Amino acid sequence: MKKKKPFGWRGLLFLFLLAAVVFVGSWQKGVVFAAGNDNPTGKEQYCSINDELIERHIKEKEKVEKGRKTFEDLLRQRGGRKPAYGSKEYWQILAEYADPEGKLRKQDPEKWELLDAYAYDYYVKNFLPPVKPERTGTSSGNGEKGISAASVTIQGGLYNRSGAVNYAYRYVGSASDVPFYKNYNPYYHAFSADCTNFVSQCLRAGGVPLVDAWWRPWFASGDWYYYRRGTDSFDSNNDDGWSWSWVKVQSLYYHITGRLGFQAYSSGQLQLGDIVQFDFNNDGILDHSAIVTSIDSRDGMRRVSYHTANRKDVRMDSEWLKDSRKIYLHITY
Ligand SMILES: [Ca+2]
Ligand SMILES: [Ca+2]
Repeated sequence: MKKKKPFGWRGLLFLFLLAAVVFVGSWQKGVVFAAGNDNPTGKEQYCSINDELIERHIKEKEKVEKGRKTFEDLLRQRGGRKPAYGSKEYWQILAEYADPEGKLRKQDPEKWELLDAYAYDYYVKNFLPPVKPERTGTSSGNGEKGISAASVTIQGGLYNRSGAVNYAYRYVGSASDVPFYKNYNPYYHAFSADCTNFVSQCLRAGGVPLVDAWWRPWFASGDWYYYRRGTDSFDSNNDDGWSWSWVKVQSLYYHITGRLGFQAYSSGQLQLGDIVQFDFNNDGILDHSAIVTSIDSRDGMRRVSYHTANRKDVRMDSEWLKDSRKIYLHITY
């Protein structure tokens, strides 16, 4: 065992803690999410500082902003008349750069990643309708009523639920993994925001077939595919291809509700292998995907597993997930 000077070690720890306190304090002030309509108090909600999913969400937003700047630079470099934000031409050029199988990803994967983040953000805001909570009906509030273990019925669809759940358990990894994709399936690209890629892999492991119509572009929600090229682990060569429905939260929502199942009004309707998506800040834009991997026998609460950060069997009322608007997707395939 190496022996270190106790003062040096403690001094460093103290400085680190001090820096962390200062950082967290200033960060918390900046992170205010508007209260949703279903918040009867109408007070602003301060999200807990240890919420790793919110942190991830903020990082994605930063990436989007960097991507916007990068795209503006590219537009300037192209010269000529600059297309207006929101115009058809603007999207065409943006999509050309953000194409997972386009030139830019091969030339400069890091730059491409920023443009991919910006392009998706742009697409969601300009093309995809917001996702509203499911109809109220008999359920009220946040849709958590009506949970019971007894309400679980097994349907005889083609979807192999235990296959999907077993896959999820095998590749979910843990939050402490270094690198984060240590326990991911090396067949697939490892994304810094991997939640929807992971859920898609689980659906695929449950036997859901790929769909790729030649007339649809990769960003259309009707398609759902992943193509591996080469034998490189985690797609280190950056040459695999995929549709946005495979990797992007809201695109998968529209794919599932259009082809594989429906939006349920309560988590009590969810079976193993069903999908839960989250809208952290209640703006109608979905931010996170997870798969139901177990049901708590005490109260029927569904537990989900997900990537980024990697978590297994998390109750939906856990500190990470309880404050978020949830979208329940029941697979009927
Ligand atoms: Ca590859
Ligand atoms: Ca959102």
